[in-house]
Amino acid sequence: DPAVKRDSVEADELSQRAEKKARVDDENGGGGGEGEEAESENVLCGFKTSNVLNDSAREKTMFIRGKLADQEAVVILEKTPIREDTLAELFSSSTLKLEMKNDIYSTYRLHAPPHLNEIKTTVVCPATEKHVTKYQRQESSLVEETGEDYQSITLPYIQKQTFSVQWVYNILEKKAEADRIVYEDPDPEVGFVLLPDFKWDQKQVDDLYLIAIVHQRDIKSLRDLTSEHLPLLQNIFQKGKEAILQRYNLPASKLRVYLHYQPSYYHLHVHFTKLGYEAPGCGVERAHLLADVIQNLQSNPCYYETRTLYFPLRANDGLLSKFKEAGRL
Ligand code: GTA
Repeated sequence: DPAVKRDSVEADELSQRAEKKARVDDENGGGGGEGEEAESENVLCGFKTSNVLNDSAREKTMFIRGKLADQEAVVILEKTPIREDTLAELFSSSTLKLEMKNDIYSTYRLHAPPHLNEIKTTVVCPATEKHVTKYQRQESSLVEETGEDYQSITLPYIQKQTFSVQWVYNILEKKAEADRIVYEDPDPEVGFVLLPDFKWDQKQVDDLYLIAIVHQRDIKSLRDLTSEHLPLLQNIFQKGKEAILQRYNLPASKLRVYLHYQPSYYHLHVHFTKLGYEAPGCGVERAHLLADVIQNLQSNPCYYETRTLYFPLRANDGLLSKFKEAGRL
């Protein structure tokens, strides 16, 4: 089967790259850029849980609010996918405990070696109230935002209330994650940085997730885009797809390339995920395909300034209260 063959080639390439990176880190004294691969101090040993904000047995994730050295923190735990290239080791090096046996059926608890049983862990510290709100399980409501609503309700709100984009500037200025950059076009007008999203552990292409962050600093979101930005958008689309093909052997036909509206971070960025991977926020109520965005701007230069846009807001989102106060919900 060519698909199976391609997947195993991809897995081989990823593991070869991981091995190469480990060798490079060893040669450099284990300093894998901000301790990415190197063992780091357990900053979580003093973490005190306050409450669980959200969890999902299906997605095997838990979002926990707590205190880290008296600072508010959010910790996200996520069990990682089982990788085909580790199966041989998983079967030969684990211990098995029988749970039940019935005819041809049996179930076991498999105790894998620790390095094959990792939990991807994300720490936000100090976390703001807005982070806590974002990660909390909440009902959502679909909001209808006209161009005027954006000017009178959304824009004033996001000018005061957004998450810091310091992490974005750190990437653009190579102060963080510089060793993770997959591709960069340094042009100040149409340039961008393409790198793995922090939701992707880069161990397998099945859940590939990269983001392209533009060098221009004054484009907040989809709403700011006009036909003037077409060269920028086309550049990201073209070069982003080429870079992913080259690095991960994944053709454009296997990619979902989109923008979020509303985003969490108001500095223009584009999401590149593998088609078939249900990334958080890839649903029709939030994701706008870059190919559609380009076509819409080609047919109407002010499309996103004037169109009514629909998006979900969580019950505890301050922007939802603003829409309610304005009688728009
Ligand atoms: N490389 O420092 C960073 C960084 N930060 C702070 C955010 N991102 C980063 N990437 C790098 N380094 O895809 C990424 C985010 C996101 C993108 C911003 O930048 O992972 P957006 O502005 O449209 O915001 O995109 P979005 O999509 O709302 O943010 P996010 O964080 O993805 O949240 C959406 C939902 O995904 C959450 O409500 C939650 O349910 C889920 N989620 C968030 N983080 C995780 C996680 N680590 N594991 C599992 N699920 C998660």
